[in-house]
Amino acid sequence: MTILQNKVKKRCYRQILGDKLIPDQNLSNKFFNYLHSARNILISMHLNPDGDALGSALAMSHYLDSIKIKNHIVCHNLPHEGLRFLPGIEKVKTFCKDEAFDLSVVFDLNSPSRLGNALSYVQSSGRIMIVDHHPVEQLFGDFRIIDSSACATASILTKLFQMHQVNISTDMATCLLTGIVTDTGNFRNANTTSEALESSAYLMEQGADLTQIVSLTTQRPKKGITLLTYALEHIKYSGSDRVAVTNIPYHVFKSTDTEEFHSEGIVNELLSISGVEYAAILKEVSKDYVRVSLRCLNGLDVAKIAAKFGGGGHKQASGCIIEEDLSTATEMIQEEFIKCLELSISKSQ
Ligand SMILES: [Mn+2]
Repeated sequence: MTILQNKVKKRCYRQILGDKLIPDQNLSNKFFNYLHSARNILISMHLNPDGDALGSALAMSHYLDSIKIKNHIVCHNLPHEGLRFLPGIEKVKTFCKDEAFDLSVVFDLNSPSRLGNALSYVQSSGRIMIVDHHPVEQLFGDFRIIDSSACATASILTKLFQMHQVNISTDMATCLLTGIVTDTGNFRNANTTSEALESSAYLMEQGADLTQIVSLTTQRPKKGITLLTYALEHIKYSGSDRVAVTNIPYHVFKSTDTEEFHSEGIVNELLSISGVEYAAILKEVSKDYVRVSLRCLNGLDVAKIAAKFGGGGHKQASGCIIEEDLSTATEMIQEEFIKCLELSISKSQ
C-alpha cells in the first residue's frame, strides 16, 4: 500500500513539473550553450554567502565537474560554520590564482557592489551570466535569468537543470535543496509557493535528505544561544507591541567570542512573537557601522525601509547598513516601522 502511494506521488510530481517549467526553453538553451562552450568558468555569488548562494554555486560546480569543464568558485567571504556540511564546500575560496576565465556565472546577486573582492575576477571574464531571484538593484552582466517570483536562486537553477534534462546527483540535490530550505525559512516564509515545494520534492527524489538539511541549517552553536538570550532579553516593543526591535552591541560580540553569523535567524524569533508585524535586529559587528536585518509579516514591506538606507532584499526580509552608533540606529529603525504602521492605518481609514 505504501509503495503504491509513493509511486502515484512520484508520477504526479513529474507531471506538475512538466507543465510549469519556467524560465522558457530558449533562455535555458542559451544558458547551457554558454556553459558548454566555455573552457574555464568562474562561479561567484554575493558576499556573506547564505545557503542559497552557496547551494546554487556548488550545484553548478558539481555539474561542471561532471561534464569535465574546469571551474573555480570565488566569494568575498568564506562560508560560515553552519553551511560547511555542503558537499564540495572546500572549493569555495576568497581568491583565485587562475587567470583567464571565458565565463562567469554569478548566483543570487542583484548588484555588482555585493560581489566585494570577487568583482575584479568576475569583471575580467569574457562573459558574465547572472541567475537571481531578487528585485534588480543595478543591472549587471551580459546574460541574465532573473525570476523575482522564485523562492530561491536554487529553485531557478533546479528548473534549468530539469529543462536541460541534467542528471541531478545527490550532491547537487543536497546543495539545491539547502538553498530552497534556507531561503524559505524551512518552508515557513511567504515565498513558500507550490513551485517551491514541487522543486523540493523533485530534489528529494534525486536523493537530497530534507530532514538532515533542516536540522543542520537550523542548529545553533552554543555561542549562538548566548547571543539569542541577550537579544531576547533586550527586545524593545513599540507601536502597541506591533513592532519588536533588538540589538547586539559590539562589546557583547567580543565578550562572547562570537561573530555575526552566530546571530543568524534571531530576527525570525522576533517576528514569531504573536502580534508582532515588524521586527528588526541591529548588530554592531564593527565599531564603525551597524548591520540591520529587517522582517515583516506577509503583505507588508521592509524592502522600502532597507532601500532608504542603501540596502535591499525582499519585501518580507531585507537588510541594510547604518553608519551611526547603535542606539541612534535602533531609534531610526523604530521610527521607520512606526511610520509604516501609521501609513497603513491612514490607508485603511
Ligand atoms: Mn536567495
